[in-house]
Amino acid sequence: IKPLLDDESQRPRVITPFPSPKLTDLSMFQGEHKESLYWGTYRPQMYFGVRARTPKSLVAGLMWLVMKDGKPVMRHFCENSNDLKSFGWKEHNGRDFGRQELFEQNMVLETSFVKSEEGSLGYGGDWSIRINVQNMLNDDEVKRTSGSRQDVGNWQMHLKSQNHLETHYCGFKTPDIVNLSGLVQQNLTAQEEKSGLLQLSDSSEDSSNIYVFQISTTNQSTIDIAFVSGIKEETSNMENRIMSLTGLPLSSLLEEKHIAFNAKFNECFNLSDKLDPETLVVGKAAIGNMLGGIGYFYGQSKIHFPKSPLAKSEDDFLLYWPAELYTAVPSRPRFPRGFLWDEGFHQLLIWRWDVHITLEIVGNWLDLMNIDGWIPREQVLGAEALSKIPKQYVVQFPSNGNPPTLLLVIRDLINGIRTEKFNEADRDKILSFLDRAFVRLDAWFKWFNTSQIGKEKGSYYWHGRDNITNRELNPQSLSSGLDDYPRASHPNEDERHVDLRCWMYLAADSMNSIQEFMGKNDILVTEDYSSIAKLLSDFTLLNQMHYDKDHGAYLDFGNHTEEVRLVWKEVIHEDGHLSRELVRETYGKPELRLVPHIGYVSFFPFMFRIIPADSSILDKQLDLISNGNIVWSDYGLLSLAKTSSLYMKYNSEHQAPYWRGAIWMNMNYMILSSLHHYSTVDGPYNSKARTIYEELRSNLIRNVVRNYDQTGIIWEHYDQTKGTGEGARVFTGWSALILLIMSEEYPLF
Ligand code: 6A9
Repeated sequence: IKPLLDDESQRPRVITPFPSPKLTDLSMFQGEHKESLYWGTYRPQMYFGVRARTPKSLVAGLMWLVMKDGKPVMRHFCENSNDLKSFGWKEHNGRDFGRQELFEQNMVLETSFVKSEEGSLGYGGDWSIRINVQNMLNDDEVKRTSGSRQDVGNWQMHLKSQNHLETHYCGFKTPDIVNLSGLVQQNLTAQEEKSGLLQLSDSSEDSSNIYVFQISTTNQSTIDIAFVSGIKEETSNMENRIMSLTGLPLSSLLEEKHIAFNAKFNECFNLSDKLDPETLVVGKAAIGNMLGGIGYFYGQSKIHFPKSPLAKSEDDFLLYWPAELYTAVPSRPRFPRGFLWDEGFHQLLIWRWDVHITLEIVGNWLDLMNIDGWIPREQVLGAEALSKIPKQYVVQFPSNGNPPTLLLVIRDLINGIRTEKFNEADRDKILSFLDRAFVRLDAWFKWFNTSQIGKEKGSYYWHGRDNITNRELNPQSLSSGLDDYPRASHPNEDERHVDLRCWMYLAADSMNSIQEFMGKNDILVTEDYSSIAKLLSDFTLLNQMHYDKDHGAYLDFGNHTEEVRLVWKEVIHEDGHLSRELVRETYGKPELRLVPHIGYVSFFPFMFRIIPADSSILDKQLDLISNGNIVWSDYGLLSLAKTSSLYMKYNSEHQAPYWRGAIWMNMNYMILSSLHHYSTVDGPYNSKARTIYEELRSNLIRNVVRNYDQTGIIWEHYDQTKGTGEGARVFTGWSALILLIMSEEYPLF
């Protein structure tokens, strides 16, 4: 048992940083690298927002007004509603260029972002925004604002429009950035009373920290906004800088970047001759949105910490140290913040585009590790991130993990070096990254290997499932990432989760590879990773613990009965009042046994290629995968088998099935990777694997493309019977793995 307080600092350990040099301090992330990534569209939570990668950056963002039921509505933060038909990046290179389209009721907004080489050193260079408005019912005009700050020097923002537009402008002072659109709208409404128009007040307070430009147009129009910083004195050079980022020069710069994006897309993913144009569009949207969704966040997580052993309280939390996080996000409108296991999947795609971005993002995440080797799963950093999440989900529990998918990426990078995918300079960077990362990865492994360990040797289970509640049909396991995927009905310490066991195998095996690769003498060796990996890939042992002969499937083990159901009951509360509530009733006797739910969890030994290529068990897995009565569909593999007693079952009155049938891309990608693998190795089942591989791959692509054609959106998950997109809209996190499926890029082991 670890002491609660850190010896040295006397601070609670849960909020004490891991005591080793930070990855983000590595020299590879300074200088030119830092400068080149300084400004970006790092506010994925906004329909269009720009900021710098510095804690309290100057920010820019777009708002627009639409009439809805006769009332003006302001758009600013991305919303998950379908008011906007769709929106997203058509192209984005993660560095200095992006082009987005937003489909509003009666118009299409196109927003482009581009950086120039010009600009003073140290402030990340100049940049420009072009906003193009089309389909709505005149000499050049210029407006400008300016200011001075330590992190950008003297700056100016120049607004130029190509057609005649009516513009108004006001400045005001507010500490509140979250409710900005509300504040602006109030100002508009006040004006409306005076003038009958929705018009800004054309005023400016002293020391304003917010400037709002209002542009009104009845035509198709284009507005360019150029930002220049680090201004020393107003010389003719200034004029050139603004000129080059507006009007025709901006048009050609954007065109140049557009061409370069497409060339790089072809080079990285090599799809053009294999796939039709509609599919290519989706592939570009996948990488564009993945890169365009990268954000920069700054703030402090809330970490659960009981203040009194007697009573639970609302402020049973401590603040983590103030931290920055540069990360991709799963969904801009719905989940615009970092998620640990999502990030590993994101980076499988991103490293193939820009390995430097990947290294820095993985570094940022590893720097969030505390002294116990724990990394908080969900990162809610800063006011804007907080505004997008219900209160009860904010606090993170230090007992809870999340799959170590970052190791999938690290293993990919190592294999990339082995197969000479990188040039020498990049290879050196990856190696010095790993050199510094090793102690943290080692601590991460130990955190899992102590806190999530099961009773039997070589067994593990996701800790933290609620074993008291009677409000859930099957107590969830958010840690696993598979939330409501059914596990043993009655959680206890006898549980063994087959997915976690396989993740631990991946972790041990990756650590072993890093050691071998780096040379054991160069790094501190604290665990015998090779023996642990051997133990966890021992086929006989795995089968003894998790294989069910009757089903031919790998299953969890635990205290379980199938005889549970939700029923309405009269409940008497402490204060004596009665209410009718849905509660779980157990009418069977739970016993220690394999848990008979077949689904994604059952395929982990297959995903991690622990099954020998000549084993008849492999044949069984192929049968299960391709069986239309179990998990196979024309749209991809179902998360839970149709034969499972909890297939598509609500977990409580308001908890709709989530991982109980729907089709998810990350797991389909993993299973597909292994089908690909088993189709290429020698063995009696390789042609069977090949056939299933081909069919699953084309089912997945066809369905995502069909949905994109119909809705303009990539979705969080897809319906198990009709294939229609559902869940969060514009979910271009791991669903974007469809691009790697198109290009047939899979992890090597
Ligand atoms: C709930 C609701 C306004 C759930 O993609 C992020 C995660 C995955 O890591 C996880 O595996 N998603 C998956 O099961 C979304 C998690 C959202 C949790 C917060 C708040 C807010 O709605």
